[in-house]
Amino acid sequence: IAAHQIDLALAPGEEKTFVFMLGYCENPADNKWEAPNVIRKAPAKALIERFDTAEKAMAAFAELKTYWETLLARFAVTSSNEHVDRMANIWNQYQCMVTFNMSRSASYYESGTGRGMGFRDSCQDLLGFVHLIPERARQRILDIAATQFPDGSAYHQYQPLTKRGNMDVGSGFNDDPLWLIAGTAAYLRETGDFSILEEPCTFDNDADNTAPLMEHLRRSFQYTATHKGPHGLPLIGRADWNDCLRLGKDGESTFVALQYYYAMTILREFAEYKEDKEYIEYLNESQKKLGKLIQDLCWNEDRFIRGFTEDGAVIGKRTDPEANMWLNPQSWAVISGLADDAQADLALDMVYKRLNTEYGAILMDPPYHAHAFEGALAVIYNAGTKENAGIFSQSQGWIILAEALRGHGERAFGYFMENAPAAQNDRAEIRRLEPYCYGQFTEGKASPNFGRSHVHWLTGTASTVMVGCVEGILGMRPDFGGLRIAPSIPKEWDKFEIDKDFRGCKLHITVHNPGHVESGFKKMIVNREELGENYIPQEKLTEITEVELFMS
Ligand code: IFM
Repeated sequence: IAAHQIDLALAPGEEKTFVFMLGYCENPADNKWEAPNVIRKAPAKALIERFDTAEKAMAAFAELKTYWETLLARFAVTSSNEHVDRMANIWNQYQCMVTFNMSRSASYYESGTGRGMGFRDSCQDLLGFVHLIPERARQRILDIAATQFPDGSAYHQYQPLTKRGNMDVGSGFNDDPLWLIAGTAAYLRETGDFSILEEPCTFDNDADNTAPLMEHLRRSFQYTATHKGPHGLPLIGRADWNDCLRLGKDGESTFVALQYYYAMTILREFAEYKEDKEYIEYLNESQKKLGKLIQDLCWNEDRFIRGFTEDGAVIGKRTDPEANMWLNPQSWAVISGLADDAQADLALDMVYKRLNTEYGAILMDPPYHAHAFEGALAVIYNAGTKENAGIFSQSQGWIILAEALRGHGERAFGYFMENAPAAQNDRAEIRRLEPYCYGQFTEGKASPNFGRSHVHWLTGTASTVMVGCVEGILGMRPDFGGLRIAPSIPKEWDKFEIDKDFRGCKLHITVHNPGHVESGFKKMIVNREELGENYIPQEKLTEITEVELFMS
């Protein structure tokens, strides 16, 4: 903590300008820098001189402003909702950049240099960032892949400076490897740059063990395929996305199973690109089997369960006295494409009834208190906080996306508004977080501080909500061959517009909603040509592409 004080006297009408700088740089230990007749300047001095007049400082500000305006202009929405526009155009993108750059170190609670960047967290951070500076996302994917173990598993963390995995927290979180597939898919969907799959990356930074990125993805997959539990579902390992869920050595996770199911869809598309028929067949066959297994084992009347402990106990079933309804398996059953229509709607209805609150959907209900199983670490938190039935912004992003994928614009938008920072200003005293920043979690209804938010600027969060809003609600859904536009919006919206840079082209998209529907497609016109569906193949894109989509 530091403070500046300047005493000054001003004559009436007089103005003075001061430039304050806050910075850090190291001067070398030898003090030759200060010796007489030495031309070289000490680094700190050189830095100060860059901004030591008001003119220089203002010019630097102007440059900074132009930098951000140019960057943020890569995606802009004009809707009738100021909160959507403010978050999607400015603050959410900014937070995505911060978390991409800083990862955990941006949080006051978790230190990036101490614990490193998370493998899963950094893969997730890519999802909402990739449109901003795709080249940096590309490099990040390759850096992360280069830390992977030869068997496809991952260090849970790696050091940003050395780009090497560290064992501070160890390895064996079985969701980790699968996030690499999702992160790569996000990059490919945005850029169409399949060359990344051929890029050589080391395993565990060992220069003698290198393989193309595609092989890394196959190994991620293969790791899951060869680490199954007694029911044939993927083992959870130490935990999955939910760090507090310790199901034991043979415990199995529905979340990882759904990630795995989704990974098969992604890898199949990669294999189609490479015309690898054998792998396509293998993936088709595997997905069919896995789908049946998940359906048989994890669907429990009106919800998907959370998993099995190593003793075979079912977690998250209807009859459990606590934690009998979980959020993430329901949203991921939809996102992964596993749930059929009826299941999807039933499970999402249950989420809405059981988990939704005015501040967002809680992670599960009821919180653990008297019936926590042995590995339910969440019980160490007070009811309503963190993984014990808190509201995770990241899970909120997934439920926004899931509702939007089902075409439920009202619900998706409702979930968005419940925790969009910009929309919380009339309850700022309760929320207690910057009005432009997502927190990792908000205290849930079981907490006496219901609505209080924590752990701002943390990883994964901003990116996931960005995806929920842009791909989900606004319906910008790039795939490997082009862009699908499938909005899921509140009925009352008449129209909205999007400016988007996409694969070297500038798209201006106007979505009309004359019939005031939540979702649905009537016609789309691209550069005056009417297309039969709401999909623009890449070859139809021109330098400036004008798109009009009519919902029905
Ligand atoms: O998924 C994790 C994340 O990696 C770190 N913070 C908590 C999340 C949920 O457990």
